Amino acid sequence: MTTAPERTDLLKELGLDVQNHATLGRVLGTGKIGRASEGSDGRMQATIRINEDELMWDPSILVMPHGGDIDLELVNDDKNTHCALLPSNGDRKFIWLVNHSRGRATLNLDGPGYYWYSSPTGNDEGRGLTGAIVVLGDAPPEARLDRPDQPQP
Ligand SMILES: [Cu+2]
Repeated sequence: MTTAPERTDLLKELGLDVQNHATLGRVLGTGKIGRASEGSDGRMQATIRINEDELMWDPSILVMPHGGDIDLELVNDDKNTHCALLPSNGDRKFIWLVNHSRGRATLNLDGPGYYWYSSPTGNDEGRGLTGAIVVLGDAPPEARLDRPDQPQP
């Protein structure tokens, strides 16, 4: 068993923090955690990058303080074309990211939970281009179950 700092060291030692070493790429859940920023109107914003030769999203886990609308800027600084298939309430959003390009996507994630996304082209997913958007907070009143108040942590 390893603790978090040991995990980082071990991933580096085994060559699992870069592509094309001991495995084809990054293992699921490897990478940085970032927080979305929030405007005074409650609208959120974040930038997610694909850095050159890393084949992962940076941050790979993006945290939203609560459900709502988020404007994402996606930047591809890699030497290959990638894309992003993103979750959004009622639909999904798809954006092509040719090398050294950037694009914008607006998502509505209205409930708390984990939302997974990836670059589904080629073998991008298998090599590490998978990420998560984590929405914190409570379910909106209209989505709550009709049951007695539950204990809160
Ligand atoms: Cu807020």
